[in-house]
Amino acid sequence: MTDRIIAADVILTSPGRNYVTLKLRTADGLTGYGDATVNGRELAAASYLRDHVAPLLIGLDPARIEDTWQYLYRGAYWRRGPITMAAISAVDLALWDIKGKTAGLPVYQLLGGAVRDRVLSYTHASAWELPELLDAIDARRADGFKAVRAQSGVPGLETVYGVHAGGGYEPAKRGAVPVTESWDTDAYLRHVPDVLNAVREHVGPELALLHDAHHRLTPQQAARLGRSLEPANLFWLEDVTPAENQEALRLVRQHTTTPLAIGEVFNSIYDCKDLITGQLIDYIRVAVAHAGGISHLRNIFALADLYQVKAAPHGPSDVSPVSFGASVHVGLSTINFGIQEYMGYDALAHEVFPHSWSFADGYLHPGDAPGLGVEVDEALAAKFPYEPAYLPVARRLDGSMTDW
Ligand code: CS2
Ligand code: MG
Repeated sequence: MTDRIIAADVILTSPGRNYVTLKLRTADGLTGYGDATVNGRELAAASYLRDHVAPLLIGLDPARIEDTWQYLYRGAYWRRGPITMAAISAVDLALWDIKGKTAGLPVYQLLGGAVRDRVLSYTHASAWELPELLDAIDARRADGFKAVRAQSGVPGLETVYGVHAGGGYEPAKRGAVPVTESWDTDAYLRHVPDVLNAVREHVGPELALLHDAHHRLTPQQAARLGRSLEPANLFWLEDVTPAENQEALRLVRQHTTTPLAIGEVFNSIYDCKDLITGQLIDYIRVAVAHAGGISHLRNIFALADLYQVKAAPHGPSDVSPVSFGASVHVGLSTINFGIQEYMGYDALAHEVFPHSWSFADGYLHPGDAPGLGVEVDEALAAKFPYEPAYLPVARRLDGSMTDW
């Protein structure tokens, strides 16, 4: 007897920050969870799921993951985009969760099994001043991390991406409207090479050192920064320039050997294609929660493998532990997987989303629970209702808008 989806519900909860979770239930009594969190646009993703996807799922065969993916993608007519693809991601994840539970197997076993024993991860270290930044990096190394992203303040500015004065960095800030931050690229470019070269001097040659420029440079500025950081031997320099114009990376590539990573804001293979086939990047950063789920992410990573581009999925606090677990399943079973971002979660998020994935000594493992291995404590989730929160916006010193 073929199983059927009998319920599709959206759970909005905010244990430390907002998350959008899809819960599918089947006639055979199985439950699958998916993540559709889009930082600062959670209500849009929840509505797309609740109002335009959930009614279409009732009665479908949960085993037909690919057919459902194609139905929701091609049937939307208005294809791609962060909200549509986050909703499709959530359905895809929930269906893989159900398929694993049906088979009594962890999802990575359904993806071809493990190609490695554990998944390398990196985390964030940030502080306004260099001494405190070095302390933060040392603390993350003491936690076992073999790879650390370093972000510092910039003299003359009051706030900057990736650094919170009181430590502990959460991108979105609660409030009815985004906060506005100032940005000065020249001050950043004068300062950050000295910071990262000093960090390399402090940590020695082995620690994998990453930095996120967060979409703020022109190709020429990115090329200059990449070249100035070559002595620091970065693992990667991320989001050097807004990637709508993928051709811009060709200029950067011509002037520096610093590895480049892009893609956390991408939501389909079409966003990634030219960067990968032109070998303009070394790491593709698409997240399982934003780029069509496990099914589509595997297509992107397979294309990347042809060009020796490695997978490095986005893993900030604003993808939920559900999709984080899914990402680690993909990491364990994908040959060209490079590294998994693990920014970490509020303790409440770990409680609301009990999970079998685990971290030890700088590496992750998805665990062997059937499905994705992440559940939702709905009674506890209900205690943390959604609160409006937005990513900041950034304006240059002359008041003009720039990328945040
Ligand atoms: C960052 C993110 O982790 C990263 O690489 O770019 O913190 C990003 O700013 C947020 O996830 C946006 O929601
Ligand atoms: Mg980033």
